[in-house]
Amino acid sequence: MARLTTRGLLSGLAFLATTALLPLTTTAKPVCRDTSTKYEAESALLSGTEILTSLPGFSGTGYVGGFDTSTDKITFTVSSPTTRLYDLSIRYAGIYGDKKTTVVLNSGASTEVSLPSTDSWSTVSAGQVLLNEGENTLEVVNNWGWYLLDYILLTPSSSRPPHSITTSLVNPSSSPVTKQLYAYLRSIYGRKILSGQQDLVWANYLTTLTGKTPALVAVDLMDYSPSRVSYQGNISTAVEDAITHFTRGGIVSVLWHWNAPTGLFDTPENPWWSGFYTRATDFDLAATLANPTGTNYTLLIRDIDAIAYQLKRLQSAGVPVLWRPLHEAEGGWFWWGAKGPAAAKELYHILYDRLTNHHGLDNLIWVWNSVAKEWYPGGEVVDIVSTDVYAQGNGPMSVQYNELVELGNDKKMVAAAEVGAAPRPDLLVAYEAHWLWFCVWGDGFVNNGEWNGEGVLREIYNHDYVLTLDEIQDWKTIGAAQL
Ligand SMILES: [Ca+2]
Repeated sequence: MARLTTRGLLSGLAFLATTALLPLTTTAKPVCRDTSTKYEAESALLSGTEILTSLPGFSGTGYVGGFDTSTDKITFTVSSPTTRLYDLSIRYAGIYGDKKTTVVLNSGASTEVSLPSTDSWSTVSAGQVLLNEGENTLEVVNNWGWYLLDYILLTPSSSRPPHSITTSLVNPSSSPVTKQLYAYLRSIYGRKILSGQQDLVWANYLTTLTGKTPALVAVDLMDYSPSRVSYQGNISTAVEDAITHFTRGGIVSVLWHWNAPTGLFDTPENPWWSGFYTRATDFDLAATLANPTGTNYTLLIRDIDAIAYQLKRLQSAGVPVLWRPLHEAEGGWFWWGAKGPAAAKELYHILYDRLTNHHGLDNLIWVWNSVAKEWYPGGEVVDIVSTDVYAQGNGPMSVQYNELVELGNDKKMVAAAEVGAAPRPDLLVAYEAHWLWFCVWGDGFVNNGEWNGEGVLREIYNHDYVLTLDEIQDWKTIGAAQL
């Protein structure tokens, strides 16, 4: 949804040079609709960074580099005639390779922005920022560092066009209750967000803390992985927990930290129970897939069948599942993403085929969980697109939201399947970041004030925009009425 236009640039609008040394009232002019305002980096307040001029093609009188320690930053003071949303773009040069920067608005919510490797100057969308009336600060903070920054550009955002979400699930044999859930989700998409929490125990923690219970509970099939069962026996209660939440009227999501089928190092540094990490196993997905008659391929299918057994227990209990396998594949830190997108996508298709066609699981709504286009397994096997975001500040995560809208052509609903910090509903509305649900990770996040203050959680869980368990009790009826 990059709405960056060059129209504003070409039409000769006044570019504002701001400096923290000058009161902004002397330089800021009213920003009209459909106009862009440019703020030169070299005119902003520099902390640990420096003005440079050796790379040609910059705008203004120079650019800023020297991002080499974590606190290095540029502070732009920007102004808006009213409180409103702007598209932010950054002109930079990534001549030292792929980098990231962090943008912090008014010392609050931070957004991570990728700055892909470039030969020279390039402009990248940095999402949207909600400016207050009057002065605001935008800090561009080091993060990975070693990039060059020419200017930032702010353009008043257009309203988001209506969504065009697909009416049917990818599995034509989906069960009635699964279709009802999907129809219900479509009915709230863009209007409300489902509150969600990883693990039943932490959902119940929130009930005590906020007086409200999450609408959605996510459980992890990790401990059903055969290589874990071989060490510890069958200790998981994930399926029982999911049924408990469903029985009280809730919605269930399931992920799977798939402990590698074999090849666990099981060393003090990488014990057997960390076997879903790339670093903890020599299980080679690409080599396994290349040899369908090999032992490792057989073990791969054995594991899928073991998980199918658990998903069938949910099917038998009438539970539709927001099923999120192979999560965070694009990160590469889990073995299913370690061999690149082709292998990960092939495994996803194998999973889809095995669970849908061989096992006849008709209760799964397929949730993909990476943002990058080259990792996307295809619209014919994905119902909902999602990502995991770990950024403090309780922000709206609008960059990732817009990327996912684009990934799914706005035909797939978009979910924040794992977050460190629950988003503030007022910001979600202002940014039109229509996440279908958010789901906060458990220990260390939901109960950690650095990520989620108790007051913030109470505010979120009692907000009109946020659906909690008591407010979704009719989801089957509402869904059925849509069909
Ligand atoms: Ca410049």
